[in-house]
Amino acid sequence: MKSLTIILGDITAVKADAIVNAANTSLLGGGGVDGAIHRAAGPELLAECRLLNGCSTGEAKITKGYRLPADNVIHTPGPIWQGGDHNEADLLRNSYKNSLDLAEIHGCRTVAFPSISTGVYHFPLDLAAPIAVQTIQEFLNHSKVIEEVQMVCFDEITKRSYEQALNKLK
Ligand code: AR6
Repeated sequence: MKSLTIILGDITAVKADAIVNAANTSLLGGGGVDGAIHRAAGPELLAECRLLNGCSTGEAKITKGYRLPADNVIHTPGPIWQGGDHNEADLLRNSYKNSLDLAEIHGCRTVAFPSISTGVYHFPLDLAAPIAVQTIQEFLNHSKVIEEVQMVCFDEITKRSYEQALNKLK
């Protein structure tokens, strides 16, 4: 039985076939969850990222997980919120969809996401959560590879928002 679950936690501690990193287009690290993932994975992750030549917003690239409990890291730069009329919703959808496509191509059965773009990039949580859960659920319904997706929320407010979005979908 395939599942989408919302949990409270630190994504760097999650053991999955792949965790997703809310990166920036340089793929060379940053603050927030990106900084936490690089710290936990160790310097080998940055060394591999340097070979990737960055990544466009909404696209995704994969590396190994190094010292993380996760086997792989899928890096996707989400959109920076600019008021909502700069294609932000489509770009956020692309980040989830392209990350899942890449996970599937690499045979990942379990995938964990952070709340992409709702931190430093200021995408409103009440708009981001429905986009995320809808995109993930649709993908899961059709995937022959991915069995389990976790949304790993770092705080209660974020968790509640994703739970509400998931309940509305059901
Ligand atoms: N585990 C899970 N979620 C976390 C963790 C963690 N260890 N740490 C933070 N979060 P953000 P963005 C949550 O700002 O908005 C970076 O500098 C956080 O509370 O990390 O996509 C990149 O390099 C929030 O709910 O990502 C980019 O420049 C969510 O992760 C930029 O930030 C996303 O917040 C990307 O901004």
